[in-house]
Amino acid sequence: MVIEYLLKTKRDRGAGYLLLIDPDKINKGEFPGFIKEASSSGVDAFLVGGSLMLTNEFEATLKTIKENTKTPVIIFPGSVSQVSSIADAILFLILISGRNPDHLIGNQVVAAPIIKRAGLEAISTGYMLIDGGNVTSAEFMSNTKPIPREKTDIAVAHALAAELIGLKLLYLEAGSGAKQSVPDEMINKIAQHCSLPVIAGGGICTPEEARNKIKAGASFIVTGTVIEQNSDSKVIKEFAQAIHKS
Ligand code: 1GP
Repeated sequence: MVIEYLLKTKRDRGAGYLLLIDPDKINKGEFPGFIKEASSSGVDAFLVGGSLMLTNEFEATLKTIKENTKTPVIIFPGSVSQVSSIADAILFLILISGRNPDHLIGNQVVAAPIIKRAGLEAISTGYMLIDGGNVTSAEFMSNTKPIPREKTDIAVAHALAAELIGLKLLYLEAGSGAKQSVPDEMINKIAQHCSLPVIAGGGICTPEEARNKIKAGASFIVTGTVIEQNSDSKVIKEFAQAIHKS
């Protein structure tokens, strides 16, 4: 089970590094080599997905990753069309920070039978959008309001609701390309009050920023944009080292 693998990674390495792959943004020729290098540079799992998909590369991307690594591949769906049995698991997202019924139950009802038929492991995840200083694709496409950065109490109450509902993970998301990542103070308060493992993502640009989020209480860090802009394995290694305990 991928969820067991993730929890074991947290136990053994202190925290986990999740690398987000957007199928619209890959360089096909270099991609197989990139996946091999990323796997040997300390990436603990690949997330695959995007708020929008303008190309038809979703399944081909999953296939290429699976052919080039044994590292787990987890779908991070931007829409109900992003379901495939090629992946090892899917984050079954519930956008709990919003009040849009489509993202609270509508899309889940549409996707659930497809996920079951595909035999995919679904990891129920409370997804919380936090204001990152700019309007991101996640905010615009979901038609929901992010939680204000300074409203730590509101964020904690949402995290507690996710725990009581019985979700397995909590994803604190500032949005891809956010100007500011999720505040460390918010991660810290949530980790103090809520027992769910926290994934932090959106706008994380440096290994030091990633490390600070782990110190604040995050269990997993996601980076997308920073590695799309510089896919040097040295940079991936620096992130992995900052995220894993030394
Ligand atoms: C987006 O949290 C991820 O869903 C990653 O964001 O692209 O800003 O790293 P970045």
